Amino acid sequence: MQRFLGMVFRVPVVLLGSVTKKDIADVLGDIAVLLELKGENPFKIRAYQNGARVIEALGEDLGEVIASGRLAGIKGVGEALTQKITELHTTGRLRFYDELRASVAPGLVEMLEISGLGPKKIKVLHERLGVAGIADLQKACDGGLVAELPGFGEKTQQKLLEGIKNREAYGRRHLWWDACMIAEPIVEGLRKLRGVRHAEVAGSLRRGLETVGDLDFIVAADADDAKAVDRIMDWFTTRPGVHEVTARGETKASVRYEGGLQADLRIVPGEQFAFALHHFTGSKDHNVQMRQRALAHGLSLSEWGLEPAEGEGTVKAKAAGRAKSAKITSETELFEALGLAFIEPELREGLGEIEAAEKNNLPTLIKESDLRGAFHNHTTSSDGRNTLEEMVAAAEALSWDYIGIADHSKASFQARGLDEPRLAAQIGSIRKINASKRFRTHVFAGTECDILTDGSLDFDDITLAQLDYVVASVHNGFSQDEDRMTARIIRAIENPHVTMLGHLTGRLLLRRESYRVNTAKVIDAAIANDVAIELNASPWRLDMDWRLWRGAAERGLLCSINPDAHETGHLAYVRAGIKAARKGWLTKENVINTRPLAKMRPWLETHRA
Ligand code: DGT
Ligand code: CA
Ligand code: CA
Ligand code: ZN
Repeated sequence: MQRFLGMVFRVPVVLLGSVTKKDIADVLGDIAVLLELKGENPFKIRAYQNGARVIEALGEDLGEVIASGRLAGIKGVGEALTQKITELHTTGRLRFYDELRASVAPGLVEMLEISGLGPKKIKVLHERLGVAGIADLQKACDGGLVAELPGFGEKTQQKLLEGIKNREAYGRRHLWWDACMIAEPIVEGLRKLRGVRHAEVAGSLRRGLETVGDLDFIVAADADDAKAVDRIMDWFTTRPGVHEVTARGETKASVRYEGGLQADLRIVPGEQFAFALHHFTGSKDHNVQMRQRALAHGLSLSEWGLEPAEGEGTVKAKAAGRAKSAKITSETELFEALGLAFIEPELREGLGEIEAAEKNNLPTLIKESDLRGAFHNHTTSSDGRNTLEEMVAAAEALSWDYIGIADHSKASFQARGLDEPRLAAQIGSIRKINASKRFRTHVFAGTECDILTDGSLDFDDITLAQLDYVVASVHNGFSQDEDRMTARIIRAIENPHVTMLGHLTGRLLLRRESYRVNTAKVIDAAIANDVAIELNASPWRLDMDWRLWRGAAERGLLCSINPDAHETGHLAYVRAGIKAARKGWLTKENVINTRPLAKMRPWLETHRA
């Protein structure tokens, strides 16, 4: 299992909605870390670690286990954990956890975000060197004190310095998905407030950028309601999860949520809403080009309106400008006033969208409802958290026509990759499920086959030939130089059994750089061999990057939007993938998993050796 930096305290104090086993396991894991930071009894720490594992692996519905009083009887749970798990499950919070969090110095907790630094080391640093936060740690490393500590050494010290640097570079931004989970309930809440006519989230979130710096909410308030603005500001600044109100003016407020994400709220009169929404959606490059275009029409575009340009102020232009501004109530009308077709927010990066809109040449972007299934999904056979049946049932609940199961291959032993006999057994189970007609959703049998360091595949041809499709991915040997890595991946693409390439660059957003690979050469090879490249929709990956898709698709590359789901809830990640695909100017035709089953089957057939 991957342990992500910053995983600690990804769990908010109050869990909203239904509390999942995963949520509870995360809280128990956090508790273990906090206890370790405090230097508590190792047995107690281990009890929480065990408890987390047990709950995560629990095969039944937790609510039922609690209701029937069987929780305490489960091996590894016990009395104290039973009480805490029950409290968490029923109320969505745990007082013990809140108090524990409050009792540990925030500086120590923050140090957990540095890669290579766990609670044990932090405790030593604290006790031996008085390090109470990241700034202290930096100083101690610079002064060479850390290298001298027993169990640390020169190399560790160097690693910690690097970790501090990375955290600074990454720490300011947030995953699109995480930002979205925070923003959505706020937009919905704003819309329900009395005196609110429109509310939207603008900025990079609306444009679907893979990471988000801060949130930008735009609200149109009812001009007839004198109290509306205050009411909206009060509501916004007192949401649960608001850690700090950093600014509050007459029509503008800024807050910081737990977890560090900041948000700006701007309240505007109804007639300015379209302009403000457009302006604060950005991007800056798009805005600059839009303003230039307006100027060429003798108009000045701003967040407040569309007016005759200064100096260009002939009576005629003035009249035209005022008339235009007055009747513009939507972004569509704003674009229209400048002779442009509506430009979807995802395209507003200043990368040629205005020219395309002028020529009425914008693509019809793929949308969520176009997807009919997805191919890169894991089950409990490898490192997934749900069984084959549960994954299929979840796909059926999404009305998918098909779901592909692609568990890891044997070289990924840390992910419990399948060897040949286990793969054969899984193929058998899949064929049986299909034959039983239990589900309306068809199941394709695949593999996420490791590309070994020399570019050969982890399964031989006879094994691969048993499958409906093959996703080939790199999971080790990340330090190869660019030429070797590129040749390695191309060799895999040239294997006639390979249907698609998994996560092209191996990047983990905000956490791990890509390995070195010549993406242009890989794309060419994929096109030449009629192999698709996946757009891995996991919010941490979004790989291959949207910036590469437009050009690649124009040259004929096919995309598969894959959630890389490790549990049923992750199937929803396709939403992030769709957003990224739209940023890459992709249409329904560019993406293979928009095809209905009747067309998908023959396509996969022709892609089998
Ligand atoms: P972020 O928050 O870093 O992920 O990116 P954005 O795009 O959300 O940027 P943000 O929050 O600084 O500002 C929101 C939008 O407001 C931005 O996309 C475009 C507009 N904007 C902000 N500052 C400027 C500026 O100096 N010039 C222009 N033309 N537009 C700006
Ligand atoms: Ca922003
Ligand atoms: Ca902002
Ligand atoms: Zn993978």
